[in-house]
Amino acid sequence: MSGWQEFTGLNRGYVLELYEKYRRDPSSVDPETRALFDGWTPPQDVDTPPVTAAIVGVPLENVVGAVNLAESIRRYGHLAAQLDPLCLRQPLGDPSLLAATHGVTDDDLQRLPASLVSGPLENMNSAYDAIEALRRTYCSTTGYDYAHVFVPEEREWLRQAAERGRFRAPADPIDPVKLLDRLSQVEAFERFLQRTFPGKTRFSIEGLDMMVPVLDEAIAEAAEAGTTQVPIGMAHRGRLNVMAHVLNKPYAQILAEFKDPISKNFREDMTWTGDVKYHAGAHRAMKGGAQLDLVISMPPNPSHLEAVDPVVEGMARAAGTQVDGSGAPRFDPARSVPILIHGDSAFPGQGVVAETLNLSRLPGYSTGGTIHIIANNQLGFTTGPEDVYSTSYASGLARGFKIPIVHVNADDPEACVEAARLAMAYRDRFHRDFLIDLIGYRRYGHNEGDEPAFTQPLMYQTIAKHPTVREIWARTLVSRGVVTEDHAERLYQSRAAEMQSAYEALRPEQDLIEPEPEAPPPGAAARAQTTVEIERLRELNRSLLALPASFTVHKKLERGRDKRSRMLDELDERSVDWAAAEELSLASILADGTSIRFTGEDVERGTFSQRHAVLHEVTTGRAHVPLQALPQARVAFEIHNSPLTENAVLGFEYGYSVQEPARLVIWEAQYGDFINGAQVIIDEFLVSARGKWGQRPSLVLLLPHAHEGQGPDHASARPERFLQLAADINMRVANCTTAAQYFHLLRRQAKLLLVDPLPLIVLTPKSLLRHPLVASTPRELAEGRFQMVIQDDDAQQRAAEIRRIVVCTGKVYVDLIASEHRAGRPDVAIVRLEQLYPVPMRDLRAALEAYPTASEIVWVQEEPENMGAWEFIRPHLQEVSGGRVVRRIARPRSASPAEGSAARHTHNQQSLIAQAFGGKPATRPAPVGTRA
Ligand SMILES: Cc1ncc(C[n+]2csc(CCOP(=O)(O)OP(=O)(O)O)c2C)c(N)n1
Ligand SMILES: [Mg+2]
Repeated sequence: MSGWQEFTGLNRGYVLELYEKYRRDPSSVDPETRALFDGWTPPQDVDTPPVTAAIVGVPLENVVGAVNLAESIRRYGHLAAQLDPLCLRQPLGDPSLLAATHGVTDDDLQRLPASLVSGPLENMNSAYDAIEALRRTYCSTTGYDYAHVFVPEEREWLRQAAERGRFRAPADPIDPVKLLDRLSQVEAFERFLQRTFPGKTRFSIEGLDMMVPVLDEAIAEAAEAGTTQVPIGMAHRGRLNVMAHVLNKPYAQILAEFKDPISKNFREDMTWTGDVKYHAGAHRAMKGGAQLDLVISMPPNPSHLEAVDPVVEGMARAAGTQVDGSGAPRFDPARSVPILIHGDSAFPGQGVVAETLNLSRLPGYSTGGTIHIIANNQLGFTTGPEDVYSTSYASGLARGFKIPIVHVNADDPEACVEAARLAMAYRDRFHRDFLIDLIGYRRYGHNEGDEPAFTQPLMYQTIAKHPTVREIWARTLVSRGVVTEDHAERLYQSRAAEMQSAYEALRPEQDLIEPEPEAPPPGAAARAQTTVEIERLRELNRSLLALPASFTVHKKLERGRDKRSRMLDELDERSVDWAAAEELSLASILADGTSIRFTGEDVERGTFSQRHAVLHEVTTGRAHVPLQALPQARVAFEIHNSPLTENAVLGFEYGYSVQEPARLVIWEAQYGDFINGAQVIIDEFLVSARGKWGQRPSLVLLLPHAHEGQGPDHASARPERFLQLAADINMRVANCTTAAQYFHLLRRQAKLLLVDPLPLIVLTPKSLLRHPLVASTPRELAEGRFQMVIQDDDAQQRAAEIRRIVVCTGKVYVDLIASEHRAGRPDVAIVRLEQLYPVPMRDLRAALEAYPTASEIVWVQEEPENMGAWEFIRPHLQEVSGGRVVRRIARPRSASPAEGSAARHTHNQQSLIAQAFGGKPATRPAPVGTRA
């Protein structure tokens, strides 16, 4: 027998494994082997059972073939899984799933040990049994798709979970009757609405009914883990059902919305428009496992599919972030669990999805893992998958982000529940995203009034005959002897009766509750106190300039720091530039107890190298953030360079702002024009959320804007677009001309966060960041306030001489006062409009009335006439003009915002400024808008 010990490699492994099997149960090996082992002593160096094996007398190719077959099933088994409940799309399959492809037969496999297949299935009798068990796992109604996960530990965890059935019954039992009852409730709701409001749009869940139990599982797990916030983002499909059953929105409220009475809050002025019922939000407070308060919330959602994704992420980030105490905030992934429900067409098609997924692992944006569910009904309106995605599955995009995916047949409740548990356990363990591709169908048309058979006749013939998942589950339970048919039917009838009685008790006018935007206290903005005593400013400045031990900053920054150290010495010296004013403002806000989150492309340094909010030690690269090291700060500060993204990051900051309204949230565009990449978030959330949904965002947007000869791009932040959207007091738009104004504007915003929150759009300087005319005196910070209109102090001295009042906003003011033509026109006054919206009519009127002898009011802007503020401001100017001529000087109407050559820019700019001081003022009123 000693000869056996001479085996090496695979053969030695095989012998040792066989011996181990014999040791555990001598009858498990054939008598001949048993006889041999009876007198054998294993080698001394062996103390664990071998995992690899070789077979005496079996070709090595068979061993390799068996191993490869097992690995192929793990990797590609999902291609043979039964994922389509309608069975219309046959599994693609893959040759690698066939034993023959690997040169082995079933008989070969029977002869090989199970341990070749390795892993949790090793206790099988043969490789054949183990392979069959793998097929049952990987080619079932669940398709585990995780081979793209690059972290070995994660992959191994997923493999074990799948192969051991860790999250499915019997290892992890479910209450089958409770599940049947839940499905009864889901179905009864839709059927009742179908019958009672035929043809009314509700975007029924039917065909994806399991979405509700899947959410139940996820929420129960989150509650158990001590989570306090579960924000859910979803579109139209199944939304009402989820609101009713997961968010516990009362049936009465939902039914009242179907009745659509004129509400008691009806307002002619449109300040409150409300929104259609399947866009509304909801939230539910409950007690979690450790009796902690858990809030499940679903923010309102616009029709723009997937636009809510980054908003939910921002909400989750805010909810999980603690900002008490100075320094960087602390993010705890266990506090909030975001869930995003996507459409199978929207997920691959909408770019914001990729943008949002890209945020998931960035330090400034991570939410510790999102549970994604694709509500996959195999259709998008009338369009099928073949025209919708180039990937193999609707979920394909997630693979690139290394997100584990489980495709699951929505007609198999147990598989769906397992998917939810697996997702939550993975998130809990690794704090990363997980995707459930819930594959079902859509019982009706895109909406309930739509005829699906026009375009999908075969599919809808099948659907018409297809039982509901409740019926399927009831049958399963009857066949397992868990319930009787009668019991199942009673469950359904009692859920249907609940709907019926809610309907009978309905009083639509009273039951309809619409959120209303709260009216802010009038004048709150004007009353905001924003000064900071000079001594306090000096202290803050000193703290900001302090460096940690052995920290050398780049020598080019030294000169500026040196200047900064003396900046506040002289009260009336124009020593405070834009960036210094900003940093002092932020520091004072932190010292006042308002936490700040500041993000955008390259904001840490600042696009124009002006900010340096994060300093880097020259030899080590170590970072130092003065605003986080501020001893005066009472709360946390965070600043992050964003990824090169606009839409999703703006949505994220929006969500952050509505979730934690007491924090100041600032986003800066690289150049103002790139904001157009976020237009969906601006239109659908930022400016209209208040009127549609009663939300009160207070996000600050910093948008560099000015015509400086850089070409059609980089010039305009498109103020005209914001101004067109400005109504019902939905935002503030400012274009200020001094550092002190900016200082007070930011401080005012912080003061208003809780009393009169509004988004703040600031058009910010580029070349003027360091311009002496924009710099302010320390006194203006210490004693001043934000002025919505700035009067021309010089001109006031000679008010009686003034014939023309030039009104302007932003950078063009500096061009005007620096102009050589100015000296020759003492009859021209220059008034600055620093806040464009809400238009400060009283201040503007007062400023214009200060020049009773002026015969004309000239709006001067550097933007083309069809852009900038002109078309917006014109009627307002006219209203306060006192009957005087109102006209404008601007670049001619143009499709492009600016000239493509610096020389042409300079020429046009000079001519524009010359016009402002040129010509004779009109003596009689002329029609508004005549050319200069
Ligand atoms: C950004 C955007 N483009 C187009 C539409 C119009 N639209 C509404 S639903 C829909 C189909 C969506 O399909 P899918 O994502 O699969 O969701 P389903 O309706 O099937 O649940 C389309 C194209 C929209 N709402 N949003
Ligand atoms: Mg769909």
